[in-house]
Amino acid sequence: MGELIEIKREQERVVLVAVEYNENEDSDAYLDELSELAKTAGAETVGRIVQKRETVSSSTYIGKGKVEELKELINETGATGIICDDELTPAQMKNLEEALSTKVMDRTMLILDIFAGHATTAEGKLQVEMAQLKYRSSRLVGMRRSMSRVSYGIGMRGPGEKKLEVDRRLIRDRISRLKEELEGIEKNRGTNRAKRLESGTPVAAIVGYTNAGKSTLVNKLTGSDILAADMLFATLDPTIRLLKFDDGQEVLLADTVGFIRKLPHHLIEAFRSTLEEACYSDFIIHVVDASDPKAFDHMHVTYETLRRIGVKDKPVITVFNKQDLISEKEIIRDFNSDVSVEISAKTGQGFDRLKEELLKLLLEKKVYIEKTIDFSKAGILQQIRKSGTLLEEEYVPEGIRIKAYVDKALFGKIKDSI
Ligand SMILES: Nc1nc2c(ncn2[C@@H]2O[C@H](COP(=O)(O)OP(=O)(O)OP(=O)(O)O)[C@@H](O)[C@H]2O)c(=O)[nH]1
Ligand SMILES: [Mg+2]
Repeated sequence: MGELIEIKREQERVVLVAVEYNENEDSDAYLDELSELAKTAGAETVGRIVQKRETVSSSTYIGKGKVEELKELINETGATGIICDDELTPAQMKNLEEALSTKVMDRTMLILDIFAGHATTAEGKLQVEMAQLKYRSSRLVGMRRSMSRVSYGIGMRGPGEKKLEVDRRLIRDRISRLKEELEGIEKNRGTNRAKRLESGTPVAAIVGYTNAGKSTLVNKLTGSDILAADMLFATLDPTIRLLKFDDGQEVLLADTVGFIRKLPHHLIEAFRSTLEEACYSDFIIHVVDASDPKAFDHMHVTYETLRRIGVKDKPVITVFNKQDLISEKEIIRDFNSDVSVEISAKTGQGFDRLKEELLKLLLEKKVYIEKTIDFSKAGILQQIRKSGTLLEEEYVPEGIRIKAYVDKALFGKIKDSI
């Protein structure tokens, strides 16, 4: 056996760079988030620079003077690169690289890199690679310079630590191959979804800002073990779990990828079929980390993202999570939702009320029937037991007298025979 060769990956040390567009912006909190993203991607933050200006500079993102200041900071801190809080144009990237002689990264590259590291299913990996290649194909000139300088780290990793393609022609070929493969998988997803819809079991999509506690909530409610972790974008692939209530009602909970401000459009495009799970749900459970000072902004980002992927007019239950971390209560409201519930997915606080509200929503979709069914049609009872709620059944001389809730689809099928 040959000797094991340990490949050391030098940790990247980065300076974060942001433009503050208006006075009210809390750029500190935003840079905290960017720093958290950098950490998730394995980089250490060694400095920060913020410039107040109305728009970004089209040539260098920040102004010329600020570029000089940044250059000094890079020297002082021994940074190996910078990360800008917005997606840079190819020109901005190239100009900054030339001016700073360091690796230039942006928020999009960072998020794509994290997604690449967290994708586990075949579909997730293909989607991330697609988004990465599309982002990369327009920036090859700048990135090639960057890559000759450093060949490791953020922006170089594809899904599964695979090295990303750098040749323009090969990228184009690979994109069309990926497209074909994804179309096949999406067809499958469509078929599964159709089956689910046909089964009549209602679906709730769990959405919210990344790290809000979506997966923890689904796990706790259904006793499952989806990866829940204190990192951004722990969940990429939608996972569906069945929640059964004591009275036999059922609902499917679809845990989805978290949202974040400035979610790169290549990612929304690539993940559209995954994100669309929310479009096909019967209602939305919106999870908010109520202990986060930016909770209000996060809620706004979530609704904005839902709008972008075309989710509208669905009932929303907002769940203000992480109550166990809140000592001083600040009133927080969600004007877009129908109901809100305060919970802790960690301790289980508020779960009874949450389940009550879920049941109410489930029953609202149902039709109440009170009928006497002929003995010859007793098979209908089976169907009601399966996808509805049989409240009472009583055998009388004329047949079986029932009181039940059934969903609209089943009601349509049986209404002529009862
Ligand atoms: N204290 C406390 N921590 C919580 C609660 N709910 C979730 N967490 C923690 O918050 C972190 C993120 O939880 P996840 O369930 O992974 O969050 P998520 O919304 O699925 O995140 P992504 O999949 O990354 O978008 C984990 O460390 C959880 O343990 C809660 O009610 N209280
Ligand atoms: Mg999750």
